Amino acid sequence: MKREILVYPDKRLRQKSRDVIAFDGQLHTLLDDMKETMYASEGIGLAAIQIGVAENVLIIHLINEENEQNEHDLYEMINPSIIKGLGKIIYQEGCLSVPGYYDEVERFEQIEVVYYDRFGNKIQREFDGLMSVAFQHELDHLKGHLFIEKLTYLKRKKFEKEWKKKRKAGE
Ligand code: QAP
Ligand code: CO
Repeated sequence: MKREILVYPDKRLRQKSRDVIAFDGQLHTLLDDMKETMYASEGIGLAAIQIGVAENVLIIHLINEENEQNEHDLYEMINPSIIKGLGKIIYQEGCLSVPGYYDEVERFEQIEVVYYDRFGNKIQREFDGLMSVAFQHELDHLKGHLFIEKLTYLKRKKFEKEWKKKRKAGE
């Protein structure tokens, strides 16, 4: 089922999510709903809190060279965490909860992460580049943070101005 995506400044986006304890049918339904919701909005990543569910669940589905999303590249990550971060990367980020705004954010270039799949299998991996950026962006959602909080002072001012203008226009 497609769900509604919460949009900034919805307070629910500031909630901290809790760990999943049962890898059951309810979790699988949540993951399937997240996928349907993300695809319907042409996103490449989504955290459960973006559809109002405060659980440590995120999905990432990057686009390949042919501009397609391969089933093979879909990541479902439960109770994810970063155990190591190296280097710096600056990437122009966007977010389904901040539609229409994109700006540069600094992240770790390379990360080592631990998470569980939908069946409760523990997985440890390294990511770099866009996958590393996407993981850190989605993990921030689970802690109650949005990418706009990481903007430099001037970029944040620019965002506030544009967002106000957009709301006034009734978008
Ligand atoms: C997070 O972002 C992310 O403004 C996922 O109008 C960010 O899927 C991953 C989207 C940066 C990697 C790098 C945004 C769709 C989608 C919009 C998204 C919009 C429509 C954003
Ligand atoms: Co986001």
